[in-house]
Amino acid sequence: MRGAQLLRTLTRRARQAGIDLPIQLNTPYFNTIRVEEEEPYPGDRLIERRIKGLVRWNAMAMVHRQNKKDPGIGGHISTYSSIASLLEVGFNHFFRARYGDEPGDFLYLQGHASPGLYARAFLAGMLTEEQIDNFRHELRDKPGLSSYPHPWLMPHFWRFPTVSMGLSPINAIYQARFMRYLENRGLITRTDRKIWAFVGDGEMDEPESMGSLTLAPREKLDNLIFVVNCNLQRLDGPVRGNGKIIQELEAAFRGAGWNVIKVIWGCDWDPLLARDTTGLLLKRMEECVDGEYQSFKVKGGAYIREKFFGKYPQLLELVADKSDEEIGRLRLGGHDPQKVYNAYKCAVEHRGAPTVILAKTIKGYGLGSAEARNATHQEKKLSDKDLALFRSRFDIPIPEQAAHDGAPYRPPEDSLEILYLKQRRKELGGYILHRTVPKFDFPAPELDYFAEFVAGSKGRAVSTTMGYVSMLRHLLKHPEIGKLIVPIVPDEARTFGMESIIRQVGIYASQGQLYEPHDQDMLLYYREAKDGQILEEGITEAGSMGSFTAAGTAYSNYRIPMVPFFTFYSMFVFQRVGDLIWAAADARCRGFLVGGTAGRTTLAGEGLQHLDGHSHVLASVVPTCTAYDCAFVYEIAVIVQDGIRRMFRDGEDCFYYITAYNEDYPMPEMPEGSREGILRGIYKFKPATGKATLQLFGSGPILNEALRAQQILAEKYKIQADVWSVTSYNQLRREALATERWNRLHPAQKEKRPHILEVLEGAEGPIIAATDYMKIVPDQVAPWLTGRLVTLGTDGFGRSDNRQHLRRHFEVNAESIAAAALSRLAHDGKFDVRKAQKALQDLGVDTEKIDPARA
Ligand SMILES: Cc1ncc(C[n+]2csc(CCOP(=O)(O)OP(=O)(O)O)c2C)c(N)n1
Ligand SMILES: [Mg+2]
Repeated sequence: MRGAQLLRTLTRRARQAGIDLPIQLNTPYFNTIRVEEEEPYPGDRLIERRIKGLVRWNAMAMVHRQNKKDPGIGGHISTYSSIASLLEVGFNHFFRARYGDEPGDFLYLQGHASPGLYARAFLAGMLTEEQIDNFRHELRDKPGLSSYPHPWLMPHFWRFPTVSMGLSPINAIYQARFMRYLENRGLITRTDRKIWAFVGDGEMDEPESMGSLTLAPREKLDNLIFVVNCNLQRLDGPVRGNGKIIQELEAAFRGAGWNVIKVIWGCDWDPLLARDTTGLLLKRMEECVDGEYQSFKVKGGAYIREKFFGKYPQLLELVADKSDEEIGRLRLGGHDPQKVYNAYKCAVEHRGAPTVILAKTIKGYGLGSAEARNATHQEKKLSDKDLALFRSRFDIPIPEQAAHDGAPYRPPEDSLEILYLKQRRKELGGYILHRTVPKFDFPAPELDYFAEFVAGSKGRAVSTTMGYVSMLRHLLKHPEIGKLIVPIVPDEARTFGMESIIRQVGIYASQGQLYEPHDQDMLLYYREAKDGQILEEGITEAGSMGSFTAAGTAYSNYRIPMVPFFTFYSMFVFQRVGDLIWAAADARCRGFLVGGTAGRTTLAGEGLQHLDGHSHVLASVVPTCTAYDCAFVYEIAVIVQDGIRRMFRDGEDCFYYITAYNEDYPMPEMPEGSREGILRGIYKFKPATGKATLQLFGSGPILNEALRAQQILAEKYKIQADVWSVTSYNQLRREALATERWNRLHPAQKEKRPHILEVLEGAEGPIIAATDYMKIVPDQVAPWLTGRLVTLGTDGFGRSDNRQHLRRHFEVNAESIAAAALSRLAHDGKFDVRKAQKALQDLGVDTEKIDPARA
């Protein structure tokens, strides 16, 4: 202690004196926990080894057998085989299924290790043999098992979708923070609950894996433990053939402020290290790169003796008493329960910072000829010889033929193994791999709670964004559900005029506000508080999605139905973090995504990288995302009210995407009887004064252009048109597809009509649909409007200009809408061609200008 302090002081003084000392973030290439500090293993090593062997067997057998039965069905055996000890120590001694009345630890598990997790659940009696038999056969009559952790597919088993590399680390970090958020706000009791994230070393190359590392120590998230399974390999080959991934990660995590525990060498190495008085063994350990370590494993004991120890004659003496086989079997840290147990113990006891355990393992451990080879990740089947070896190595008591077939094996219920496994789980609060959803009596507000938003703005020009923000403020004041609302914003609150919300509920800051904000004397000062309600994330859309997912799945994970509203710059979310959104859908996430500054022509001045004309296209691909493009504040009110009802009162697993714009105009009062239309996707907003021979569809602020076009057409060309607000082409399409499918499957029954056709009953003439999004958005309903639909949209890159010029450029202004209508009528022989040509000129439509889609 004293020595360390002296060294620190000396270094400081030396630096002060201008001496250029290297900054050291790495410790030597050995275990962080010294042998003398280790505690003895508390479990029965022998029986745990047997259980682990059984899990390994069943995991491998499940994949092997399925691929024999159904070649090409896939699955992985090497990832689990490397992580088995890391998980078994956790399941037997650490992972708690509850803390009193509170839910237990959260496990983010490497997706490719799922066969091992199914195998363990099978031994625990949580999955049947039939299910194991139907691994990757989900579409048969019998219950099957999904390839990877997917709550959407196995809602009673999986909780966290992890298999897209990198999402699990970032989601785990934001989950840990959200847990503290709920605790600090007094919504859940503080417990010792941990979030364990098991991730691959290759996976750490994903930007999402490392991108939020500094957040966790900054927030002192000692409820978070990362275990990086450092098997030195990814899919194609070594992770850092020419370097050492453990050392690289150590420096990065330590630099970010994490507690780093390296688990490199197993107990077999302890006596060797103890005898290494010259430090030569450590020197050799440090100079070898991962590519060499991999070769050592593949080539075996004699090779290790020659190439590793043989480099220095003194090292050869260290292993002189060992056979080649013994050298080949010198165990690594990540496969040694004693080392793993001690690392976990330190991690759960560590206070004030998150912990990362860097555990060195072998990919394909125990798989004979597949062990540590570059191709091991893709291995699905073992040879008969390898199967026989596996069976004898892990003592699986099944006949040889059954072994060759890869038969599952579960010892009798009263066997020592099963009794032990169950007893351990019982002591840790029960089985942990399962997901439940409690029943809530959720007081969803009725529409009258939103009366002021339904009433219109009484002539005052406001934007849908302003309307939405006041609605959010109003919801935050709701006596019952106000506290459950989680406003999330990535440094864009001012853009959306959310300062008043900051003042109202404060920004969550785990340490409170340690400084006096310079604007404290202002009404709307930057208020941070320990129980602040807003998650002001800083510029991280990915992190914000992490919070959104944590909040939107809290109904299951924490048994508290939090209602997230993630408000963002519409351009920067769907296209940047689409995969995180997809994972949120898989996780059965609920909540509202609100894309502000929406549209390719409504946000003025910003240009190509800001003007969003396609987030609705991207939103449309997510099956559980219901997307709305709103023109008026009352539309948002209706949608939010119904969304809260659907998701939180009725428990539907979906989420909403709503676009909000920054153009100010008077908000009309909600027309009577429009509620259902708003929700289903279309309603007539302004009928023609006479008999309409044309239909105009508009969405968002472009609805105003459609209204202006209606006027131009009536006044100048005596053509009457109805104007419709289309809030969701996506919903209309989904409904139409479902109806069409029903018709297809029921040829003997009377055909049903899709809603879009029902609504348009009696509405005559061509339809001109104009949107601030790409043409493909309205085109979603084209199949049901054959020959009638003309679409105007904002395909192409944005430009910096004002709305008037942008809309003219993209041909979505009123003049372009009117021109499109006249042109169409002329083509149909319903309007004089020459008059149409003249009209285009009069309307200022440049017929020879460049196509904005390619400009
Ligand atoms: C985003 C993403 N890209 C690619 C893949 C395909 N993939 C699956 S596993 C894998 C290699 C994983 O290596 P590592 O993280 O080291 O895990 P290991 O299996 O070695 O434990 C890859 C590239 C994926 N699942 N997700
Ligand atoms: Mg790996």
